Amino acid sequence: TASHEAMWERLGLDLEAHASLLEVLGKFYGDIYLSQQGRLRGMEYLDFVLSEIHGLRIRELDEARAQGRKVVGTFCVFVPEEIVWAADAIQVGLCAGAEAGTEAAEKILPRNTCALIKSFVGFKLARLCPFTELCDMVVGETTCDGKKKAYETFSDYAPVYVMEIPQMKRSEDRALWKAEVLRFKQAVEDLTGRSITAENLREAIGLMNRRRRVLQRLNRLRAAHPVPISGRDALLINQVSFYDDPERFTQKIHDLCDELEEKVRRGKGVADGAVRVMLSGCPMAVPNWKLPYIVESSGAVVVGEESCIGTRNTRDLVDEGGTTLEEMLDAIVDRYLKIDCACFTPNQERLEHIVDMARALDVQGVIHYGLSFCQPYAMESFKVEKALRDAGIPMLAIETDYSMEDVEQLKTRVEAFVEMI
Ligand code: BJ8
Repeated sequence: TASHEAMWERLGLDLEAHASLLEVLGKFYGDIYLSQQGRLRGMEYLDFVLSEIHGLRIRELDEARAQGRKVVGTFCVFVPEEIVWAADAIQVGLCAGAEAGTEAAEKILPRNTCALIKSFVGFKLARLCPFTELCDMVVGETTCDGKKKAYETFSDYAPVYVMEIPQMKRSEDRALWKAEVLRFKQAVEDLTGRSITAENLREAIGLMNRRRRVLQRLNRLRAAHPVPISGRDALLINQVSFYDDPERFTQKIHDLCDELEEKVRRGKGVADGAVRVMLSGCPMAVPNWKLPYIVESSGAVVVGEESCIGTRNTRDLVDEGGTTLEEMLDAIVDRYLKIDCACFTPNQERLEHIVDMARALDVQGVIHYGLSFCQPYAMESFKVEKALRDAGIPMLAIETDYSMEDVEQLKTRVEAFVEMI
């Protein structure tokens, strides 16, 4: 609408390029999402949120900023959200899943950089992302080498703050991580001018845990036979969790889960007779729906995502037993250190989680998803395959980016895998 356009212009977007991005996105969404049969009523909310991805949510953030609240953008689930919300700031996920802007990104980054990094840098350079433009602070982190170095470049264009993430999980590493969490707390307090207290931190811990719990509930329901929701829809819910208002989102997804529960009770599902598979690996940021779409048009249905836009982000809660600020901060430090990202060494717990999850969801196979040029996940895929083989579960390793060029080729491989299992 015209009022959205005025807002986008004020935020400095390239209106023409942005309009064509939204057009492509709308078409893509129609083909992949709206074409599904027997859609859940609860997905109407997600359809609406997505149709307003750069509209109403941006307006909300814009208005919040006008009232003095700050917006903090992140690219990694390591950034402790409780700290941000406790200081009454708003956190949004910025990692991007579209190819637009790649050309611009390749002027300042090597071509052999993963698509996720190129995408967030490209979105900024091509002035396509209103979320990025609204951020008062953008938090980077020292996870993979690609991101670590890209933030140095990105800091020429945005107010970047970098957290150091340890690479091991010994007591020395925990001490480093705790120091980083405290340093971040200070930075957020400086940004917002608000102190983090036991009281506001307790509330923020509750808020984030409630959002994790509803996503856990969704994941549990996907273990049902037949599965009551498509993998695409479930992925979208996880993607939207990164930028929607957390309270509203939690309520809406509980409503959707009520509907799913009813479906499960009546033995109704999507994709009757489809082969159950799980995805594992790199995150799929919105609007990266490529692989689930390919899988779900190849006789299979995705029943789980072992990824940061999936269970890696929702599996662990922050312990709510603490009463002092110090105890709560320790609980946050411990919870985040459980994240089993492939950037850690060793990372045995990820292998265990994958096998456990594959069994709990009763999958017939796992598709390991690696973004091209992502070394940590590519390296680990061999271990994942072995762990799954030992458990009697077949795995297919896919490496790809955001382009549509290899869709047919991937489809052939996925179909062959689905037929074989
Ligand atoms: S905790 S998975 S969100 S780092 S795909 S940019 S690793 S080259 S995204 Fe991640 Fe945090 Fe880990 Fe999760 Fe690098 Fe690989 Fe690209 Fe990646």
